[in-house]
Amino acid sequence: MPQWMETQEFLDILQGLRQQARQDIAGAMDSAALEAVRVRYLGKKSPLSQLLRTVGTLPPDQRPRLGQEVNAVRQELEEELNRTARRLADAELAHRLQAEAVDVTLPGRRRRRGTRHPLTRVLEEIQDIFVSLGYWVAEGPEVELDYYNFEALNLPKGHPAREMHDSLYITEEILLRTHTSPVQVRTMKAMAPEVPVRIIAPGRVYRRDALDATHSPVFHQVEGLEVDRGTTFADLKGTLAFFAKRMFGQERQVRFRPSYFPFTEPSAEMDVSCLFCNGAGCRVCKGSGWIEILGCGSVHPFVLQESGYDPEEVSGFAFGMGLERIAMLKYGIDDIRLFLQDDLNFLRQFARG
Ligand code: 2NM
Repeated sequence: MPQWMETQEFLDILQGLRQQARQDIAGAMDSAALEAVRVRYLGKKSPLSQLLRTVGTLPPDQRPRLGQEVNAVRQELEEELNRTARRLADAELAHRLQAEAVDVTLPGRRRRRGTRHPLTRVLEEIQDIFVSLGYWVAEGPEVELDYYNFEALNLPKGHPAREMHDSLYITEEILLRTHTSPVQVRTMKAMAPEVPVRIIAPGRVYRRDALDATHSPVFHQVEGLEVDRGTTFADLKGTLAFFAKRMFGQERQVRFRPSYFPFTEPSAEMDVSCLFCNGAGCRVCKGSGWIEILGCGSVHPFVLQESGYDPEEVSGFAFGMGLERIAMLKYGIDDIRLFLQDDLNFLRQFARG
């Protein structure tokens, strides 16, 4: 075969590849497709590289020109690829900027502000009153030792008030606290015996009860404690009457009825004159004119002793109330389950104005 035919054939193949490559570059619809075209025509295994390798089989006097031809096509394609890549990248960016455009002039979406839970509101009111009297707020564990929950509070094993049926035991010696009194014991033990104690202990407590309108296996208590030289039952009455009037209104009357708790002696219940009928008698106070608010008493000498005090040197009083009960009275709530249900229509009613 005459050599000029091979040369012409070489040039025809080169032209064919050039045309095909330009067409494919023009047809690439995005950067990824263009990159595939680049690999296909300029990669190591591309037809152009293969063609370059055949230059050595051509007539020696033609080789330099034909080699230059291949390189010229290669360079032309590279430039075309780069131009097209820039064009596609510009178009893709413009498209993204349009698609992801944010109208910063639109009004924001307002998130509704939450409200305090009614139990939190009541607790904060109680805390403010006692803090104003010099009390500190003490907290402690909800998973408690039998010792702090019962034993140290003059409730030895076998005592009727600690029957298994209202405690939730985890092991023989560990339970979910049934009141916050163990916090008082822990605090007394942590304090030096010559320092007076004035604390309230709020928190969640647990009883083995079924949930109904008036019972819940989890509820909240606030207990209070004062221990000092010369503290008397008169201090108890004055402090709790002050609390009742600040909490329920200056016009309230209070009365103390004898009661029994293993950790106080003497013990009492405090009533306030009915918030709804002011003592006249109504459905809420069941005609009596009085509503029971809390239990209280002088701290039992055993408890003082067990907590590191000398009952001959100091004396104290303590009290305890259920937060749910106070909130139900104050806000006219008739079902304890409402405190647990996270119903926003219920909870929003307690937003402060
Ligand atoms: C109550 C009623 C009476 C009380 C006693 C103590 C402690 F730790 F000092 F002994 N804390 N809380 C107490 C006394 C609680 O709740 C109805």
